[in-house]
Amino acid sequence: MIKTNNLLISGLITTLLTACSVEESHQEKLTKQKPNVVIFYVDDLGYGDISSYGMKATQTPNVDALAQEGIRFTDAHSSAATCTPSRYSLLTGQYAFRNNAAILPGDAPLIIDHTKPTLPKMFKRAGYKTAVVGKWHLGLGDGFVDWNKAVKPGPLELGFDYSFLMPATGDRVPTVYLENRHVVNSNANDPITISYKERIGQRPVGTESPELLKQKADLQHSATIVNGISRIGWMAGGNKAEWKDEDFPFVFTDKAIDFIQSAKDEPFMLFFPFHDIHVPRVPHKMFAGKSGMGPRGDAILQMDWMTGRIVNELKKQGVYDNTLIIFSSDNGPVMDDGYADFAEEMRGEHDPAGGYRGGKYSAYEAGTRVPMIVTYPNGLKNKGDSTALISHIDLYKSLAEFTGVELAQGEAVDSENVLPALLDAKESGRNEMLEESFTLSLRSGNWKYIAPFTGTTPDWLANKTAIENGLQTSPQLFDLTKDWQEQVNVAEQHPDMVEKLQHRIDTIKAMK
Ligand code: NG6
Ligand code: CA
Repeated sequence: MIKTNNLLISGLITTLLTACSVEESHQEKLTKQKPNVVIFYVDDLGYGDISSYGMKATQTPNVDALAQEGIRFTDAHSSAATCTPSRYSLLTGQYAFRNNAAILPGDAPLIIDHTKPTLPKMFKRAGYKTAVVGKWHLGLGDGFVDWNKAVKPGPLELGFDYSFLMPATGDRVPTVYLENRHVVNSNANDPITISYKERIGQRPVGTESPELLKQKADLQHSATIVNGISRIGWMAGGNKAEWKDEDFPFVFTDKAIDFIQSAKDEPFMLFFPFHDIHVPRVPHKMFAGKSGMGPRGDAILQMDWMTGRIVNELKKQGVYDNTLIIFSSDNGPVMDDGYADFAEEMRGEHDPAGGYRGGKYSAYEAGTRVPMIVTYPNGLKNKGDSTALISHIDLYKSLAEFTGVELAQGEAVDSENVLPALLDAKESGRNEMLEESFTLSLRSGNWKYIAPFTGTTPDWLANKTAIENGLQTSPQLFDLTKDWQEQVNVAEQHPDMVEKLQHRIDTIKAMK
């Protein structure tokens, strides 16, 4: 009897030990394999919109926890002051002006050349599994998309193994999800068509049926109504495929979590571009009314919760320590962007730009200066605040270095390798940096130069004054060490500097 028990016990111990060592070797394998990369890319989040960046009105505990565990950058920039150009540069390592990449309508063709190198293809060269989950806004197809068939080229052709998208923006049709190449819940008997030229379909429109609206909208956003929100553009068909804005926080994080679970045993790269806190801001009831600042503040809370949910999954899967997380935003803040959600009226003392001048669309600093946090428990040298000057366009070359990929001649020409600064709060970044808006600006040392504006802005922007957006016909120069809020234009006092910086911009523009 005793013997049997001993045998049983020793058998049990062996089983436990084997289980432990299997468990150990699995964990060891996860630690030894190339680090994962997760890019959280919030939409329209301003420099001051996070409590660890000074927001007092409400709290963002999940993002703050990342700042606590990593590097909090104070001079990091999206490469442009609007969404499409910023995303274009992030995924190609090239300035958007080289390809005239501007804000796109929802029926625009894919603006990234899928025969050329891209950030996700670079990750694939390094052996990574890649995914994009969230807002796309880089165009899809070749200009003649049939939303009832396979939609391509798109993210899969650009090097993502998996994609789950809001095709354009929350305020543009089509208001459906696209998983890989297909609209989710599409129905051949109720085919989807969209138009940005004329009214199509049976759905009511905002201009005629304001009583159906959850939020009033400007004329541009007053076409097809879906889920009580009027959008830019018209959509017919696809009743079963319509999204419900309030579901976004669950739908997108669930898909990201599924991807993490499926990819956790190999190195993976997840690009997670949020819809929040872009308009229309229609947060889930878990967040609605919780910030005290109206839907814009509530959308910040929702975004923070989504971030936490994904970070928790990384922890749950045992991969958090070996994951480089980059958290940032695609451009600066905007209050009224077409819907009456009372962002301005309800913000109280909150300053979404954190004191910097301007915001989304603007050539001034708040157009591109955004929160940026990097965590990587296994690999950061020094945590804390970093003043390194960094542009998101630099992620391409820096992450190539990080994953050990050699880039081809001419690949990501405008990107600089700032990896040392991404991994060490004490390292410096760029010496000079271009900022794109409706004009070009250059940061160089303590100087910020804004080139004279010669083009045109879209009609709808004309009512926001050109001055407000930094668009002037004469050059502007600011000494940021003395005047970080860009109040005193010293261009006339420093003609040599103006000439030198304009020359630099011309040289960058001429580069191929
Ligand atoms: C503008 C929209 C604005 C927003 C922006 C894109 C109007 C009047 N304004 O055209 O609401 O959608 O495009 O924002 O239509 S971004 O963050 O995706 O660049
Ligand atoms: Ca944006």
